[in-house]
Amino acid sequence: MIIKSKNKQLDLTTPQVMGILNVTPDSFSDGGKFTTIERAVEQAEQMIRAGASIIDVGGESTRPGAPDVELEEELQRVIPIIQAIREKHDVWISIDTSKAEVMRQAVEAGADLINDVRALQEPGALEVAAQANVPICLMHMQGQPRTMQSNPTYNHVLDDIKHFLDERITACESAGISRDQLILDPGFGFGKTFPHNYHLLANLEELHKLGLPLLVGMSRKSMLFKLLEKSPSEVIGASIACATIAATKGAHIIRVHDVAETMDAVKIVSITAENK
Ligand code: 9MG
Repeated sequence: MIIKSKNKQLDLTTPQVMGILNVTPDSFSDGGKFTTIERAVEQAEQMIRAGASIIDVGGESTRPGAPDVELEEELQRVIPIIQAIREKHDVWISIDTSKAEVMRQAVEAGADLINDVRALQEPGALEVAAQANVPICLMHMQGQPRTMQSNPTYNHVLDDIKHFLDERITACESAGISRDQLILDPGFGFGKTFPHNYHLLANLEELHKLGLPLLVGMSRKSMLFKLLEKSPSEVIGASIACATIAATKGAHIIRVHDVAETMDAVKIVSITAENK
């Protein structure tokens, strides 16, 4: 599989690593360290050197309980950073947002991909994404970040997610977005209990039935650190284990904090697959 954006393309034959660049003061994993442009670019460069093919820039924290961010605030956080990375690097830049105006300005500033945890359900998002003509990651989330972990329930978690993603694919196509621009994500940790998350991981290959590239993100999430009774920064090994399982099950893009360590794991998975 290949995704194309603007004048570039990304081969997904082997799993690609997406590095997380949180530019929120309340970021759960880096303590909000990278809020200035220079430090954000430095962090992006470190991830590029380590092998990330996509940098995911986000200005709204989506961790459980996180507050909403005003449009102007989100724009001020992400647009200068996208411009600064784009000036110096050809790397794929992804904008992690649900707001139509942030999507529009981010793509204009140089973003190549839209990563929307709300799967283009916010007002105007479908229309802006169709105009932007870049790949879009549609993620499943039950509820909203503020409340999503209170009591998530499903008839059957995997079927419900497949059904949701299928409906969003149809909505995108109706809005004029081509199916081959879409990437799907089950949304680990977004309105899901431990059993939901681990059932999804154990059966990840089921999502290939939708016929589109799969993106997954489990890095430093509570499905790891709460289970292991550790802090987010103490679950790098567990994050790599999840990335390895996902890569083995055919995930195409893996969204992580720890790019170098994940790259090593993905390379081992790829070389093992080549020697089958
Ligand atoms: C922004 N964000 C946080 N976690 C994520 C995940 O698992 N997938 C995607 N696509 N985005 C995420």
